[in-house]
Amino acid sequence: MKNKKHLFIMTLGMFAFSATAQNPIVQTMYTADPAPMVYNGKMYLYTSHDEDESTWFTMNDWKLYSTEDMVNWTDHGVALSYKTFEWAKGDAWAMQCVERGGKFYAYVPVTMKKGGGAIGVAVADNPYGPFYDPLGKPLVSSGKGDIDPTVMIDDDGQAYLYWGNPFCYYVKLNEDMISYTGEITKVPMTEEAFGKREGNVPERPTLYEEGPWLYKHADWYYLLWAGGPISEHLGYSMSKSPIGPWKYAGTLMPTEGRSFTNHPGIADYKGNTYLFYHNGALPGGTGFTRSVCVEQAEFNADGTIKPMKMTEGIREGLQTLNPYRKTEAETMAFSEGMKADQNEEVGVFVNAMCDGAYIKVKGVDFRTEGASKLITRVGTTHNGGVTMEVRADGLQGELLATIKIPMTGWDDRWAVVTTDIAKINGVHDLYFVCKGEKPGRLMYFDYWMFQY
Ligand code: FUB
Repeated sequence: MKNKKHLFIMTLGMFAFSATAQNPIVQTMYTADPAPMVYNGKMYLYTSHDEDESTWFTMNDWKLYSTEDMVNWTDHGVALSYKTFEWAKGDAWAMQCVERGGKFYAYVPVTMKKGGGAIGVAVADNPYGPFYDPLGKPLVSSGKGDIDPTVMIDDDGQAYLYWGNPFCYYVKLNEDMISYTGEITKVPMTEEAFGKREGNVPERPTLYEEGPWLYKHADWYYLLWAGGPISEHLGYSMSKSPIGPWKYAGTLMPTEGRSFTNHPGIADYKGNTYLFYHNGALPGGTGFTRSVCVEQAEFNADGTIKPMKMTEGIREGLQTLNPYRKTEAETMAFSEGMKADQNEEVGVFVNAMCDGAYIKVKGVDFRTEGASKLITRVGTTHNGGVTMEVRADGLQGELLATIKIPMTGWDDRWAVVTTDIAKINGVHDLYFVCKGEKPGRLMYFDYWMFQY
């Protein structure tokens, strides 16, 4: 029997969320340190990954998600891991990936085999990877808190790398994005730049703690950061230049949400601006089992960003989803009782971990013609007694079909099942609800597609 212990964690405390919850945006595993990247009309989101049951920052790889509507997110699996770097031994913490000239550059903090933190850079030909290490050694290894890299390419082509905890540093990257010229510069840690911290903490003289995120919007540069003391809040600073001087602009998001860290990432997409952050909102969530979330951000006329609270997330999708194209089961607006996994046979798929586990997909447009058939790729290890209900607009909504899940053996063997469904047209939220009184993993689900 393969070791699937990690699949069984998040089934406790199920159905803790309201029917309108969209945050956290990943419910199928613990994710942290969101790093958005907009490319070719799509919002990509790299995250770090807290291993189940972590009691420290036990983090081995970075995950990739994407969306085109800001409500349904697709899990693309592991994009890269600390093992991408031959010289690293672990601690795959907060990363950021940027595109330049059709190449994708992932800047990551890791712990070196010889000890100490360092920032590496890995390159890929597309956002999904595979990523390789072009240097075979760290890009930055200053011995001064080399974590939490953030990179921005300015309009004139100059790229800047910022990072650091407890102090903040930057360096100008060369056009090749894998080397730099000039000295590493420490950002002046002044009250004007990062606000005043109460008490006398010599190594942390300002509110700045870690997690810088460099961002440009209109004619302002923004440095977002996680602020102390812990539990962290999000603060930010503004400047008319990418290298400062920075001026403290206030609290962006106050402390809340069951995690003693937070980490900002911000991006403009389809005319809106989105702030990503993390908390401990999932069942079992703590400061070491975190979850990424998103809010829409708004600016004041003077360029400052309106402070935000953690909410249930973005309710309205930017576009509808076409059900007549193959959609991965790991594309979802929300789920409970589901765990993501990946293998060589089908790539990423989801496991239903208990009776009632479900996936919600938002804004599915069946058009006027309507659908009458559904194709799913599914499987279970149980010999009968497992079904998947397909419902419209709610867990108790109109029942479109009940699919009997065939026993396939294991998740390297799958069945494609075609089912007649109650005719449906128009735009609906779709629910795939897994049913069965069985111990452990109920079933696994790879993709779905409707037909007229
Ligand atoms: O995820 C590990 C560390 O926690 C990150 O590097 C920090 O930004 C904080 O989120």
